[in-house]
Amino acid sequence: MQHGGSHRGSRVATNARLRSPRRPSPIESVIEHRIGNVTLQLTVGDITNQLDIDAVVNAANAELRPGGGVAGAIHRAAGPGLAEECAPLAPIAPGECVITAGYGLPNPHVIHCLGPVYGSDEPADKLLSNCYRGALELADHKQLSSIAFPAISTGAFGYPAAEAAGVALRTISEVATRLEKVTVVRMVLYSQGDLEIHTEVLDELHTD
Ligand code: AR6
Repeated sequence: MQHGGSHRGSRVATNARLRSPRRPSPIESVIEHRIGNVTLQLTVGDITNQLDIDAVVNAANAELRPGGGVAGAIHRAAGPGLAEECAPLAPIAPGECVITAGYGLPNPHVIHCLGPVYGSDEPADKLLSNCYRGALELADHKQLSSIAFPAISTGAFGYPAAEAAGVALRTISEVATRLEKVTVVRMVLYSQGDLEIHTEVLDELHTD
């Protein structure tokens, strides 16, 4: 792996064997890309099983309640203390982020972001970009060194995966150059198909 501090950096694949996301383990396979001091990682896994990460991002609902998908998994793993801390922070608007403790999660913090509902919250790309930018800036402000994102809005909220990947990876690439504390940004994808989509989008972004 070349980490020589170049802006364009390098991308490497390690351990090509991928498992079903239903049987996640911390890092089975990682695509890495260096942006300034930040290592951007793409991997398949479960957002609730990121053992080495300071803050995991929740694809939240406006009320910051458990719900389904990522939010359900995060609240189940964290336990009821998370919903109690969330209650007075709600509601949040599309593109907004708030931070709480991680409770029973392996991570000290959760950053809850409300992504746009595709086809309804507009402009969707701006609102989705605000989630990634806001979460990264919040993590940096809190002096955290690592953050892991799920693919916000691409489940129940219906954002097409490739379009969302473009917004996510472009925003992370832009913001990464001015982060002072955060050095690891991980996208935790839930299927190998989503990993492939993100890998292609990352290649396109950084081969211009
Ligand atoms: N780890 C990583 N990724 C996951 C996991 C997991 N454990 N579970 C699902 N995904 P979603 P949204 C993927 O629906 O679209 C909830 O009901 C999933 O395959 O969690 O922002 C909330 O209460 C998809 O690619 O978030 C909200 O109402 C991505 O994570 C609403 O859904 C996001 O799926 C939020 O919808």
